Amino acid sequence: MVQTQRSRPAVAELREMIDAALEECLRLGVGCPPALQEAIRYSVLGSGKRLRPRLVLMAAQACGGDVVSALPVACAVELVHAYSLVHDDLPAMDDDDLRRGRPTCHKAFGEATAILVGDALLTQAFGILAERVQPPEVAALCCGELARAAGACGMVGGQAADLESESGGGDVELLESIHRRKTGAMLRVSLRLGGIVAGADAERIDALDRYGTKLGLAFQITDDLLDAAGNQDAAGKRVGKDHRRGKLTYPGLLGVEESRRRATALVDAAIDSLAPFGNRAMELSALARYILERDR
Ligand code: GRG
Repeated sequence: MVQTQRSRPAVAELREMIDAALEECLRLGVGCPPALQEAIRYSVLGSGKRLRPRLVLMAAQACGGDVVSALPVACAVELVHAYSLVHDDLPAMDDDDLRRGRPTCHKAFGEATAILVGDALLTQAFGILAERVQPPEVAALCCGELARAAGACGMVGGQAADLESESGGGDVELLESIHRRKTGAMLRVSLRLGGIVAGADAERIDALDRYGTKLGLAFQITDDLLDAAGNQDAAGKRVGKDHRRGKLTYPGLLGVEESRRRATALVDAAIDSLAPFGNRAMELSALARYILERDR
């Protein structure tokens, strides 16, 4: 892992630290067949925004923690996220051929390999937490938090509810319930984990949780708006798919203007939740603003 003596690296530096740490985590042992190793690295390294690992590190910074000690946790959440994208792109799920501006894992390496890539990434994430987070009680806490967020009542449950909703009907309440689990749970847990490894008290973890919940919904609304606006080159993935598949979306239910208004209100409320951290949370505050302005 990259080491730094400075306690508060700049945002660009955080990205470099995350990429270097991921690269190191993905040098797998001799038992891993080279073709699987290549597909795993292809699916993780490259042009992802690294939003979730950045949230881990920024939450740790906001709580006065050390960014280097939070790097294993940042890697673990990004590996779970990468697994979810690989599996989501499979023909049995969203059936996508483009991700991060290049062929999806199953298009490049075949379906069986893509399933195994997801399995390996999910397993590796918990291995990293168990082996690299100190002390062991904090590692166990992190494993429990990530399992809840990624599992059947979190991201996997949200994905299942989303697939069920394709059969038709639904309102904003159902849409929010899907996205709180499918997308929101992983964003929220990234913030909680950053606070936990930094040794934050319950009050601060609650504040991060409130920020993460609002940010997660704002992120999903902007994702729907980007899909509806349809700039495939910027997005690096197929766009307009939600509408074609008749999926529940914010612009579909509320219209573009009201969706934008809601996303802005959620980002403002997310930033208000950061009050207990003062200037230490300025990176989290800027990141929330970026969610509104992003084009991918
Ligand atoms: C297959 C168990 C399982 C879950 C899949 C996250 C997810 C659940 C599916 C992704 C589908 C999707 C496009 C959701 C919308 C929001 C989202 C998670 C977008 C992708 O995340 P970004 O924009 O991606 O952070 P990058 O590539 O930047 O890492």
